[in-house]
Amino acid sequence: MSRKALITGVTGQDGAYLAELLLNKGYEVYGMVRRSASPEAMLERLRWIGVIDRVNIVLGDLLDLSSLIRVVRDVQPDEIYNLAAQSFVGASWDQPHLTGSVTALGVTNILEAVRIEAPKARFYQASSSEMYGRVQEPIQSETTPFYPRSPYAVAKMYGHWLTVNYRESYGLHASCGILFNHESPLRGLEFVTRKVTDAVAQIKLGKADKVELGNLDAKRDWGHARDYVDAMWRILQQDTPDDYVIATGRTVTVREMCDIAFKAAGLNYEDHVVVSEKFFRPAEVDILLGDPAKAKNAFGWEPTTTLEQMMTEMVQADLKRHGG
Ligand code: NDP
Ligand code: GDR
Repeated sequence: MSRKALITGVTGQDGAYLAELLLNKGYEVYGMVRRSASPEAMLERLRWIGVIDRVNIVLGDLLDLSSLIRVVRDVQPDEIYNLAAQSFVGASWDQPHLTGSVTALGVTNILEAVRIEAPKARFYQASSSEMYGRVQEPIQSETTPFYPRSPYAVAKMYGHWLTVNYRESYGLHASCGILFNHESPLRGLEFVTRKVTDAVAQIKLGKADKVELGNLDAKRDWGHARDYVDAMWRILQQDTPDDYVIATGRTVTVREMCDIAFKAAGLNYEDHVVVSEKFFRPAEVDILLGDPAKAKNAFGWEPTTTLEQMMTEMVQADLKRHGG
């Protein structure tokens, strides 16, 4: 019998790549979505990646415990990937309460549903490198102390520690992946890499001339979502639940990332990038650089895509979207 996986946040970037990966491995995949007035738009990423007809869509919301209990009871999954969140750091200052409700307390809801209805299931929590915030060590690993710098990061810390706590309190097979930034052609348009590749495509095709960005000096450790969902799956295949950093071990500035993206279309970023105060954050995470050694030693995970390859893939996808 094929194994069953339940993915919350299946309509997001990672949800689409993870659904594809699990389907290719022979899983029966259930994707939880919240009710929308525009279901066609909501399912766009699953359509883009070509799995829309093979994912069983179930209705639920991280804010609604009873819906989660019903979903987990009905599906009886072997593995649960909790990817759902208000995931945009910038918006977490505009909607701090909502971010806390979904990204923090939502984890309580899904863990309760698992504890009550499927205590033998394996559970994955999408933790984040944002928790390191004002970094306490130059290279961040599983033992680096956290220092969150946004309502989003504070909420992710709650979800992280609650997952550890349910593992220790109830013996759940619950693990956290502390994932550093990962991108793809399916990245949301508000995140900086995709905002840049979308602008590159429009500029190349003569539809725009400038793109306004915020802090160009911030440094991030950027990988490809396809590699990172593979790490999620590997984390849940371990006999003992545990927490793992997933990163590339290379950090570059937003400015360098722009240079790579514009060059991929034969353009010079300095001719088109305009700095605007509007996109600066009340508190910034200046630099992130992860050490994925624990994941490599435990289950042989390594990134397979360079930043240059990924930005080129994203630029090409955006050129195609814009009719190039
Ligand atoms: P996205 O923003 O692309 O996707 C978020 C998903 O959460 C969407 O499917 C969204 O549904 C869903 N969602 C939001 N609120 C609710 C709710 N109340 N109930 C049910 N579903 C909800 O995020 P990513 O795919 O990039 O990231 C996946 C997870 O990994 C997130 O938890 C994120 O915080 C975390 N993470 C991401 C990293 C990255 O670099 N991408 C790095 C580290 C962690 P809808 O379509 O309806 O809005
Ligand atoms: P981040 O990603 O906050 O790291 O969170 P984002 O792409 O939004 O920002 C990265 C860095 O770029 C700087 N920046 C800009 N950011 C955006 N969005 N728009 C701009 O115009 C801009 N100009 C400069 C930011 O200040 C920041 O320093 C992502 C999300 O996926 C989280 O859910 C996840 O947990 C973390 O990555 C790891």
